[in-house]
Amino acid sequence: MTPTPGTATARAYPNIALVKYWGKRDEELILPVAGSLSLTLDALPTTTTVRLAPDAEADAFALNDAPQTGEAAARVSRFLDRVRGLAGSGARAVVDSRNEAPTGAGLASSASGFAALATAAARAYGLELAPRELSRLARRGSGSAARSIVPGVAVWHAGDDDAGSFAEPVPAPELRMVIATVDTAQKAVSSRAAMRRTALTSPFFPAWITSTEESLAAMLEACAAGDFTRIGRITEAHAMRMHAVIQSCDPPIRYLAPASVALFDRIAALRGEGLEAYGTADAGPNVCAIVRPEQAEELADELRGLGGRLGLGAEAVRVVGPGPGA
Ligand code: 2P0
Repeated sequence: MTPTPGTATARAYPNIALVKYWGKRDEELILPVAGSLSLTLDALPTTTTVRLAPDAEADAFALNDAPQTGEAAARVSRFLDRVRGLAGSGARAVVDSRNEAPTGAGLASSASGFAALATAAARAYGLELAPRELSRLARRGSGSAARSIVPGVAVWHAGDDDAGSFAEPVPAPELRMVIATVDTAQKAVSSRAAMRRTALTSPFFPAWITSTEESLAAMLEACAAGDFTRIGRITEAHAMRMHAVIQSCDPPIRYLAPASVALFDRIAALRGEGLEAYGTADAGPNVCAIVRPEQAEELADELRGLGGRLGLGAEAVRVVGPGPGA
């Protein structure tokens, strides 16, 4: 939808990885050390409008109506430079972004943010990009944004170079995700900095890379077979491995809070009671659990009960499903 030439609006949704992206082998191109796989959600989108402003001397970026300066604005401007390079344009732009997810709380706001920005900016500057090219472009803003271009379950191929590193859809069984928000505060160490520290200081990093490759291959098989139990077991084991390698940095980083650990314990206990769910957590304390659609509300009720005892509000727990691409 392009209401006027030079203006475009796009909406993109966050994604939660079941096989995580943690570490780059090329920081400039944002090539990951291994592939990953995620579920694009149907909640908490980012909506971004890009309007070309040929007379302006600089780009302008506002997030939730607040004008941004410093690194946040510079990062958007560097991204627009890339789009301008592809389009052969020198025009500056006004970028207006609206985020329904709390920024920096481990709910993948940079994924929805750069997926929406890539899509809107490509259109505003008149680029006609196929989904694969759009995914590659979004990747340059934030690695995980490559996956938010794609609806539902997405695999991000690590690739050997820029052209080979993109996300595309993969068939998978119907899943729901129950998100338990433990804390919405900005995290102390950004994913980008923490990834770099992990690669530079963790003695376990080489094993993390090979285990991620193995997890992804097994996950793709499990998705193709529609094997929920196998998908779940890989998801939870892999998430624990990511947090283990992050904790093994020097100085160490720990994203999980006591409430996160209590949620993981409860999810494991529920499996013993016939409610089959598996937990994961990104670079933050919030816990997401995958579950079959027919058991999603029961799981949400259980986690709400525990959340209440942990001091989390009733609104902390929500059920989300697979969402659309950008
Ligand atoms: C993921 N995360 O696969 C992993 C799991 C967080 C934990 O992708 O440096 O914000 O912009 O490429 O995409 C967060 O990393 O990092 C992330 P950059 P990004 O979802």
